[in-house]
Amino acid sequence: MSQTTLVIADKNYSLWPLAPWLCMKKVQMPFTEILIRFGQKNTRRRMLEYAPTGRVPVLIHNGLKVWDSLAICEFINDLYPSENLWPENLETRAQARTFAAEMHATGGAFPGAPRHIIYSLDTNVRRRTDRVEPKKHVVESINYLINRWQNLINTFGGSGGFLFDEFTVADAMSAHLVNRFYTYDIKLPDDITKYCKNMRDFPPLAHWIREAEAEDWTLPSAEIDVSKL
Ligand SMILES: N[C@@H](CCC(=O)N[C@@H](CS)C(=O)NCC(=O)O)C(=O)O
Repeated sequence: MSQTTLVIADKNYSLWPLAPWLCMKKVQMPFTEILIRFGQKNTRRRMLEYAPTGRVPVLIHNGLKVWDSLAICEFINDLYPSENLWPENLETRAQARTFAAEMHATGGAFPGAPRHIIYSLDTNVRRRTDRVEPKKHVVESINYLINRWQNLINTFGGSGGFLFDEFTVADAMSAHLVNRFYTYDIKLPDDITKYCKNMRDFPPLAHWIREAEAEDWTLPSAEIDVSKL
C-alpha cells in the first residue's frame, strides 16, 4: 500500500498548503498530515527537514518528495488522471493552467498576480472583521481577480458552480482568496459572492475551514490591525 504524507502549517494562517490539500481530498487520496506551526523557535528547522526551501507544503509519496503547491497539484493530477483535476479539453485546460499559474506567481510580473491581496489581507480563515475598504492598489488587484473569475465562469462555468464547471486546480488556487474575502468582508458582485459561497460549501474546503476554526492558538503577527490597512 502506498504511503503519503502532506506537510502543512497552521490551517488558519497558511496559504499555499490549502490548494494541494483540497486536490488530495477531492480525489480521496489517503494521506497523513504533519502540521508545523508558524512562528515557533523550531519552525524553520522543522520545515527544512522536509524541503530545501524551508517552506510548506511538501508531499512525500512512497519516499518521493514534491514541494511547491502547484507542482503537488500537478502530481496529484498525474496520479489520478480520471479525476479531471484539470479540464479535459486541451484548450480549456490551457486556460485553467494559465489562471492557476497566474495565481501562483505572486512575486512575478503578472499584473494580476494577487500579491497585493496576499500582502495586505493576511490569511486568517476564522477571523471576521467589519468590512475592510482596502487601499487603491489592493482594490485594483481585487477587481482584476473578480474580472478574471467572471470571465472564466461566463466562458467555461456551468451548473457545477466552479470556474470550469467542475472543481479544478484553478479553484484550488483560488480558495485562499475566497477565504480572505470572507475574513475581511470584501464587497463583491453577486455572481462572485455566489462563486465564493459554492467554494466554501465544497466539502473539502468546508472541512479545511472547520479544522482552521478548531485550532486553539493564535499567531499574533497574523492578527493584523485592519484600521491601518
Ligand atoms: N511557492 C511555494 C510557496 C510556499 C510558501 O511560501 N509557504 C509558506 C506557508 S503558506 C511557508 O512555508 N512559509 C514559511 C514560514 O513562514 O516560516 C508554494 O507554492 O508552495
